[in-house]
Amino acid sequence: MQIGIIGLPNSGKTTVFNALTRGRVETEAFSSGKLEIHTAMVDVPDSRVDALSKMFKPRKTIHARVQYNDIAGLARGIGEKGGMDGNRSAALTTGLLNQIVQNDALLHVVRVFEDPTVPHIEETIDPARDLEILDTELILSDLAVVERRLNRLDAGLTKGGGTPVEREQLRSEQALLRRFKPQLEDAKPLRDLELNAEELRLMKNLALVTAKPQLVVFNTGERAVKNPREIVDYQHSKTVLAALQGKLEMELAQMSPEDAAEFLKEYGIEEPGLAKVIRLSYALLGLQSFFTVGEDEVRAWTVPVGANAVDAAGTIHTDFARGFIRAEVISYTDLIAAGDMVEARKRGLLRLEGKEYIVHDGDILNIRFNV
Ligand SMILES: Nc1nc2c(ncn2[C@@H]2O[C@H](COP(=O)(O)OP(=O)(O)OP(=O)(O)O)[C@@H](O)[C@H]2O)c(=O)[nH]1
Ligand SMILES: [Mg+2]
Repeated sequence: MQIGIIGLPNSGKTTVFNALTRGRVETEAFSSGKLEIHTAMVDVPDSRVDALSKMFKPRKTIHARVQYNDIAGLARGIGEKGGMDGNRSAALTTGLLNQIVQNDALLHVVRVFEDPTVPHIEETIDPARDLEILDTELILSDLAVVERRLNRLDAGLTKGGGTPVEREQLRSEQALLRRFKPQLEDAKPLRDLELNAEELRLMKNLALVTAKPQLVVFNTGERAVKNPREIVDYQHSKTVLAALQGKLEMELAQMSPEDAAEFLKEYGIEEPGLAKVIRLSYALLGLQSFFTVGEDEVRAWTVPVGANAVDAAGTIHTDFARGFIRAEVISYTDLIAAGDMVEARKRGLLRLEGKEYIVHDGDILNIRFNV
């Protein structure tokens, strides 16, 4: 899973990236303008993995992982009012768009903090306006993609050629894009549209960015804000809001665990931003974790909500899915209540499930397979 961090210049993208990844990338005013990507893999904090590791004392403990990409360079063209509004050339260069498109979700950092030493491209602090500026850029980029593709499809279908099945595919795509166009012209993101599996497949190869789930992170600086909707009541599908004290969280992430605990207490922060943001991104993407356990390894795996036992087996190894016989399943809470696997077995808490079994968050699976 990859999450791309976007936002206007100086909103605190790199600061948030450092907070999430315990990184030490230089943060500076107006580093944007050049396309530059910082990337880091992050362990998803999960106290259940820690508890299982204590129980099994394995040689290796592996958390689920997420990749964060700090995408700089969104400054170009944004805020430059060359000509009439809407007449502006697309601000997203091909290189930048390619970087954004690779992500499963976007984390949109919006500046709320006041600091006269940190310049703002629009000069004033206005989170609602800033959200709209970048959203508009993304919508314009999608509109350009949709129009270009529609022109191609129209030309291709007029010219003829291809098998009847191929032509049918092109017509379905054309119908879908004709639905997208008015949505974008209305300045609405594509993620607000309900799309079925077939439609998602048709649009998979198009570089559409407003379809991606978005986690909006308000960077509130010195001010702690509990309810992010107080800042902007931003309502869209596949969108969640969070408020984060960027600089503080970054400093926190760079401290030793002991110092960090002290610091959290002092500032009255209940949960560090990393844990909160990762939890939110997991939910946003419709993901959950199941575990495999043993003396060799305790490990968390990521599957979509609604995945079945074969899907889960396949994330471990394709052979596990191919030769799947049964899954031995126990929930995390049942195992913890029993104390260990031997006792859990004695109490009959382990179930044998077949291919169609829907995996739950926190399931511990042992896949039986034969290839
Ligand atoms: N006072 C204050 N300053 C902050 C906060 N977060 C970021 N900054 C400052 O804002 C400036 C820009 O922060 P960055 O994290 O580099 O912002 P960015 O969005 O990555 O900027 P570009 O990459 O240039 O687009 C730096 O001087 C940061 O120290 C905050 O919570 N409070
Ligand atoms: Mg930056």
